[in-house]
Amino acid sequence: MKITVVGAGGMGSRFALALHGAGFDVTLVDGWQANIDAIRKDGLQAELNGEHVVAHLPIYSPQEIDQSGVSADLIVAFTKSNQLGGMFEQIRPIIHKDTYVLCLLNGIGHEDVLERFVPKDHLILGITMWTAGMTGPGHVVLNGSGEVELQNFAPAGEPFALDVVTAFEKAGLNPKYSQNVKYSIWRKACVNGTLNSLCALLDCNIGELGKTAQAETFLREIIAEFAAVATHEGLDLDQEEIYQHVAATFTANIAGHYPSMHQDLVVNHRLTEIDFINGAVVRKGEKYGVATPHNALLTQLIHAKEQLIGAK
Ligand code: NAD
Ligand code: AOT
Repeated sequence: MKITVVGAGGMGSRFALALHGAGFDVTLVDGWQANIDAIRKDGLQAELNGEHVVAHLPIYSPQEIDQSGVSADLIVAFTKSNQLGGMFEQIRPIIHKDTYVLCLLNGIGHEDVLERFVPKDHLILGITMWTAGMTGPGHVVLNGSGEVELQNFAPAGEPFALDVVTAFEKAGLNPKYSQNVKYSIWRKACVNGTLNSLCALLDCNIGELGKTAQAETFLREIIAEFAAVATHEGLDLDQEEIYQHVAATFTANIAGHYPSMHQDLVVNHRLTEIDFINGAVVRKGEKYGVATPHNALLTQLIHAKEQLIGAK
């Protein structure tokens, strides 16, 4: 299976390293020139659970893709949500009739974007509990462990989705074939709708958030709004299970992790994915007539902080 990882940031690098290590033919595509230059010069460098790892992987910018000769059986998307559509416009030349796209981005509604580029039965959706961080161009820090849940978006995609599960097993990525990927995506969105926005606003990591007296109330109120909106999409979110799932991260091996929204906003002064997480729930709440005051406030606070910081 020829795999192209599109978006060689923290997560794209993690998955590329794991798949390359398992013997797959892996190519990277990235839009950040300094990152491309660093990976070409010195390889992709990772601190993997304290061990220094270097992998020499081919990497192209979207502008080079047309001339690259790259052809992918599987494209693994790991851009930020706000980069996804623009990136796929540029990589159209490597998408052929047999190409499948796997999307493990955080947030809700990425299928609406990807359906413009691949048929529904070539689309695989999912979530991941692995984490990653970039410390500079070509450098990533990868700690702890995680899992992947994925499922074909349309029934005809099932055999290939099962092949992806097998490939990811070989790469040690702990994949699971989800029986209801929409539920998995909303459940993960509850993780990000609580931890990412709160840690970015409070400038703390997951473990520190968990030690505050307010954490439980924040989590429960935010999750309740996700659940109220999700019922209008035919999903019955188990709020107690999801609360326990999020709260378990406070003391897990990822307690020291700064969520990607913190990395974007606080550390790198970049625009965030808030409109695809809490903001998506607010928009859907407006559509269905469901009040989402906590998510609306979090969305606006993050946008205000983006402006104050001059995020780009
Ligand atoms: P990332 O920001 O590390 O990388 C995404 C893209 O942004 C890459 O193309 C990268 O080259 C570029 N980029 C990174 N830093 C940049 C900078 N300073 N200037 C210019 N460009 C830069 O994103 P990620 O953390 O790998 O996240 C990818 C997706 O996975 C997102 O949807 C995210 O929410 C999700 N996710 C992240 C984590 C995590 O722990 N980081 C965990 C689970 C899911
Ligand atoms: C995370 N983090 O998803 C992953 O940083 O965007 C992120 C992210 C798994 C469990 C808890 C947090």
